[in-house]
Amino acid sequence: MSEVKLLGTQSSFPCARIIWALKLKEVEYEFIEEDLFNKSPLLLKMNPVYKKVPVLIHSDKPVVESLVILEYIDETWKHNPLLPEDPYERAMARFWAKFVDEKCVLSAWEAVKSEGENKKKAIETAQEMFEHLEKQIAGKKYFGGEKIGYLDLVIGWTSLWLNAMEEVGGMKLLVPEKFPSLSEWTQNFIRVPAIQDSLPPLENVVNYFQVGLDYLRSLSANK
Ligand SMILES: N[C@@H](CCC(=O)N[C@@H](CS)C(=O)NCC(=O)O)C(=O)O
Repeated sequence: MSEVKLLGTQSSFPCARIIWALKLKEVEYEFIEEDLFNKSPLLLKMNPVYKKVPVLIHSDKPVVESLVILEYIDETWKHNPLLPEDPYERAMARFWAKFVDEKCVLSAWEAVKSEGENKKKAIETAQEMFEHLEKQIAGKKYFGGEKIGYLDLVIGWTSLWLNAMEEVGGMKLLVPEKFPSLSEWTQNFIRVPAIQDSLPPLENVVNYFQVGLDYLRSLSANK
């Protein structure tokens, strides 16, 4: 029996964050693919509050929420640290991680979903959020400095999942001319072997978002 298990789906970026962290730390784990339309009893037992993936199970104990799991992994397997050592730098990394999930991901998804005039506004809002990340990465190779770290893993979805969102939403958010440093960072990021080896095929992620969008639209059509 593997001591470390990850409940997830290959096409989900919160799950990818955990896969990347485990690979960077060289931790052996067993990946258990979940069907989110037919959740397993194990998932419901291990994450009864949110019923979402990823769930890291370490020695039979579950840890949920990707940002929490990343910190758990960093504290449990200390080699190849992900978070900076300096308390202020750590606080900043956590601040930007929260910003990414609360503002960048949600505004990008809003731009995917919106139509007509609302879409234009939603694209502008999402790009305002990306502007903050552009300022953070300007002049640096990684958000973590010279080495890939916690914040790189959190923002890693922009290297592939954002492309899929753009395809499904029929728009471009990460315009290289507007965001040269962030665009360059995505190229540096996917060149890291631990990342490159574990990226799902783009078409699977496009399909994943398309299914999600169709499902949301069917719900609002039936209201
Ligand atoms: N804040 C969570 C988000 C996790 C999340 O949204 N997981 C999705 C897959 S990407 C999920 O399990 N969705 C199933 C559902 O919402 O029922 C995290 O960072 O782990």
